[in-house]
Amino acid sequence: METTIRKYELSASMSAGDVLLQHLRGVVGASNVFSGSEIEERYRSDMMRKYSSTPLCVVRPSSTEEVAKIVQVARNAKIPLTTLGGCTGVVGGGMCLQGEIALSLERMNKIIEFDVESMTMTVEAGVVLQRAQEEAESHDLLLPLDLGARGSATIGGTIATNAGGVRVLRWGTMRDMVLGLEAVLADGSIVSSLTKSLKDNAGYHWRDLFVGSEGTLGIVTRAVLRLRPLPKSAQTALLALNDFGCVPQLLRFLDASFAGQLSTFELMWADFYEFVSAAQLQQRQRPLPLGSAVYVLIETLGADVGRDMELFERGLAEALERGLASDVVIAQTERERANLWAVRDDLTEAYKPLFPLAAFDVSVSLKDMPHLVDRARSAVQQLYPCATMLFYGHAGDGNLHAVVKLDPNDAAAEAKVEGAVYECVRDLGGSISAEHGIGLAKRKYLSYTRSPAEVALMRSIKGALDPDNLMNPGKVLPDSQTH
Ligand code: LAC
Ligand code: ZN
Repeated sequence: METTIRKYELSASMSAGDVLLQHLRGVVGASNVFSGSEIEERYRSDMMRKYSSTPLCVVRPSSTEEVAKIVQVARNAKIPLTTLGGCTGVVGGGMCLQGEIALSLERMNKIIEFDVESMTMTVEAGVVLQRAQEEAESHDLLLPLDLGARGSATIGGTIATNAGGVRVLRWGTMRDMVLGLEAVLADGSIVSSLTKSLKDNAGYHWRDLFVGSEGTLGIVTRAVLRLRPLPKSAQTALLALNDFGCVPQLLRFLDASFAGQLSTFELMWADFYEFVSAAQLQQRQRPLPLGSAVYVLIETLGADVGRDMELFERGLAEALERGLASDVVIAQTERERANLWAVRDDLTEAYKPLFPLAAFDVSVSLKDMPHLVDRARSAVQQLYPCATMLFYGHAGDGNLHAVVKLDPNDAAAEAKVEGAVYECVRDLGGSISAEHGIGLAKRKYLSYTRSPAEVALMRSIKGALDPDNLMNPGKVLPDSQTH
């Protein structure tokens, strides 16, 4: 009798974790479930080196149906899931917290359909942005979303964060490019609306709720993306201005002069321009000398190489005549264009000496942007008089970025600097996140931008779609007890 009981206990002695792993292996195969020391570093760290993640396991499904089954397994075991895209988010939204299942969509990387007539492509969530861009180009079409992390960010991640980047001014954020969506809900069901139409007002649009939800409402598995005609001409210039005061007028003037072709208007304060161009001096010359207050990288994309350049040069000449800019350099070759973009594109290398850093991604009206910079600069200087601070941004969208190098010997530096800057944003009625999202990093400041009624509404939505709090828990919404 005793022996029988002991035998029974032995067979049941697999830990709950082992049982879970076994179930997950049953769904995706043993070679697509990793645990313990098998979990590679890339699943554990984030771009800002701020968080480190210790997932219970990493699971790599290859289809929406497998994702749905994984959600069922997680639900039965009451273990939360965090979905991983390219792992290049900057607010910890994709950081898998201890003991959670990390769901990597890297194997769901198929371009399912290219529809030239409808100007759409249907893709799985794990497709890397750059690959989707190149696929569109090979069909003479444009996927307008573009950002520095294009080589790692995935379509699913850019949908989850409603990514913005450097062409929002003309084509909007990711939300404006998502026509159809498929997602797995927290109960394991699949919702799918892979429509290719621009117009679809049949009831509540759950698609728009999922765009920007940072994986907290469900798992985006596929999307239909809206494409545009591929531009045939690109005109790029760097402008220098003696003071910020001219920026709004310059933007309005150029936008009007370039007849709808203005696609990029990236603003860089002198400190940013000096720092980044100095970091790149070994690879390239500084395109314009130091000494101006702000620099603006602009680009127009059009359909007629000769006519577009003429329009561009005429507009810039008139801007100079009107005193809206003090200097300008126009790229004449692809190499020169790349050189101008380098100051603003991938900042990973240039930023290395700035770690540990606090990074900001806020928005205010363009009119208020210089006030925000002045206030934030003096608030940080009051705390740390010698802190390195760089300001830049997607000015056409009211989106200001700032980085502040933190004192590595002061454990409280990050909280102090963040608090000081977010207070300035709050006082100007701005948003604490223009494009990166809230993730883990900004949760406690959500109330600076969202009213109690708005936060309550967000909680109701989260509660309705994910009652057991299994979808990327602990992200976006602050803990209800403290806020
Ligand atoms: C950028 C990213 C950090 O604009 O949003 O460079
Ligand atoms: Zn940005």
